[in-house]
Amino acid sequence: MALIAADTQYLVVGLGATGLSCVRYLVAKGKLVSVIDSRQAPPGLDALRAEFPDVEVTLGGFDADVMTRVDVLVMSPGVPLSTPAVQTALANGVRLSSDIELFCQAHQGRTVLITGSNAKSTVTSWLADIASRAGVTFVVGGNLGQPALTLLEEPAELAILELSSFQLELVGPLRADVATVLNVSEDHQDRYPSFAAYQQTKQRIYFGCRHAVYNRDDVLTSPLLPTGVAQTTFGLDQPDLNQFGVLEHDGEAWLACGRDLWIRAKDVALPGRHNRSNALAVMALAQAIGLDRDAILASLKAFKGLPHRCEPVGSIDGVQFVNDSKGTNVGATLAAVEGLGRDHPGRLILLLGGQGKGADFSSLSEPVAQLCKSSWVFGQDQEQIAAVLSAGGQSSTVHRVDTLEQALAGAEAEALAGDIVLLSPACASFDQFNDFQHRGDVFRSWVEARL
Ligand code: UMA
Ligand code: ADP
Repeated sequence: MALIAADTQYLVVGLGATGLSCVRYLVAKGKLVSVIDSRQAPPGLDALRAEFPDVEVTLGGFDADVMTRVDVLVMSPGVPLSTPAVQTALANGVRLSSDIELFCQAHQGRTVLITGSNAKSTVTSWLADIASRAGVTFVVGGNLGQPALTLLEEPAELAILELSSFQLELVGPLRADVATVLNVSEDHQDRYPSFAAYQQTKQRIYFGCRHAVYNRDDVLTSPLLPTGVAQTTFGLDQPDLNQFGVLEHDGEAWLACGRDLWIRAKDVALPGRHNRSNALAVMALAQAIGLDRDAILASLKAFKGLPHRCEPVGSIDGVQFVNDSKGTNVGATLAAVEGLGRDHPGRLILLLGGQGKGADFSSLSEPVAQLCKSSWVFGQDQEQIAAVLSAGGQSSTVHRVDTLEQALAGAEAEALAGDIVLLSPACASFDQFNDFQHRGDVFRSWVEARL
């Protein structure tokens, strides 16, 4: 690690939750800190002025001169590296850092780092559930919601961090005890020049790690690491020795490590094929970080998952309504459609749409045609999405409406007992909602009002 001079000047770039946590951390360490944000009134401004009246703040734009005058830019995840003023500063020798890098340098205990296009929050929370059952002192956060540096306030044997690709853009070797990329599918293509650039950003989680866990069903998760680094895989096929997978035994599917049968697949509380993969990932991570097997098994049987991820919210006249509002990209919606649809072919009515983030929706066309009775497309990019879904000449009907409420009303009128109405938008929500939680809450309230 490079030595940091006492008079090093830090500029915190962005004043959201992360930026404010960085100011608090750096000021407490006695560092010289200033702040810049492109907005006139960023969310953390009042708190900053109240707590740190002497910290200089530049608002309303990213000024290359301000960025070039300091030694280190501490970047918030919402600010892309490609920002011209950041590039100018870099060209002038200014260094980059981030809350994640500062956290990994400071945390004294073990660290598990988790990324992927989908399932990050589910796997992160599931691992935290195991740690709690195992009696280990732990902290959990990162992209999940709690900025990493705030986690240093409580000493813990174990830190479990969910990391987004945005957070990984900004880091050198993180030296995790255990790191994983769960899966890689297209997302955030409005931020990256190519899919390859996005995938390579995810790979940065493995830099310097002691143990890599990856998904052998998804070659893009496989790390390029020097020999000597421990590696464990998980996947839905039969596992090799010491790897995690699915074994058939006496006509039943078991989740297993090598030949060692751990738990019947049907005893895992979270339903769906995609959650079987998530369970195997959690088993591999928990074992790699040394958590007790009994705690792992207890959690597999009990963990109910998070709201807005394939969450059943009620049944009306035998029609089930499932809220997967967190399905904000094509990969997530594919997993939900296949995870639920394989057991109920032709019974799914899919509600999707919103801001497509520049994604290619064509991989949805065939599974939707095979597994869905119909789809109701709403929101900003409805025209593009409906065109892609219709192009396959599929048997299932594609309807276009403006709002989620109209989609729900159309689906309700069409549904018969035994059908499932699934909200899994494959899009960001910001055209019509505050965020994915708001969208899921609107869906849930609509259903609850009819129960
Ligand atoms: N922004 C500006 N100007 C600035 C700084 C930020 O316009 O100068 C905008 C960004 O473009 C963005 C918003 O402000 O739209 C928030 O950016 P931020 O970096 O200040 O965000 P924080 O409040 O610090 O929250 C971040 C993560 N947000 C993002 O990566 C956009 C949160 O993930 C995370 O929970 C939090 O740090 C704690 O680690 C949220 C998210 O949407 C849930 N993540 C994306 C995802 O999951 O797909 C990556
Ligand atoms: P993230 O934090 O990566 O967004 P979440 O756990 O919040 O992940 O789940 C996001 C979406 O991904 C949900 O719609 C969920 O149904 C879907 N999903 C869950 N597991 C998987 C998986 N293994 N592969 C693809 N999608 C998944």
